[in-house]
Amino acid sequence: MACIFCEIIAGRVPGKIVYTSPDVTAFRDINPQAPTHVLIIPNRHIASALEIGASDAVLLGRLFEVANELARKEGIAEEGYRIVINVGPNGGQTVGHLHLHLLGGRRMTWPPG
Ligand code: DGP
Repeated sequence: MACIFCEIIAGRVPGKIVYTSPDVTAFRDINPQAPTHVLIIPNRHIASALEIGASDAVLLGRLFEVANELARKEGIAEEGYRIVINVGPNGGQTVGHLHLHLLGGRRMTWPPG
């Protein structure tokens, strides 16, 4: 079955893309949960954080590097923000392609729902 995030990277499904590179893409969440809600994803299909290992260290660094860049660009870096990775059904993961949620622009609560 086609992966919706792979389709967005390929340009076959529209997305509000805010960052592109050979290894990482970022776009706005279709159902934003905060004034800033961006998804940062590896271009390579990785089903979930459960698949990450030591050989992915550079890619993980890149995902956070892009998240930092976008947090600054979105103007949320100083006030603070949240990075979320949902894993599996109980974690609330609904799309089977690894993604960081970058959420900001409002006060977050804890514990998460
Ligand atoms: P998660 O529940 O952690 O797997 O997050 C998946 C997110 O992806 C969810 O917040 C909604 C978003 N999403 C799902 N389909 C699309 C889509 O086609 N385009 C965009 N931009 N976001 C999507």
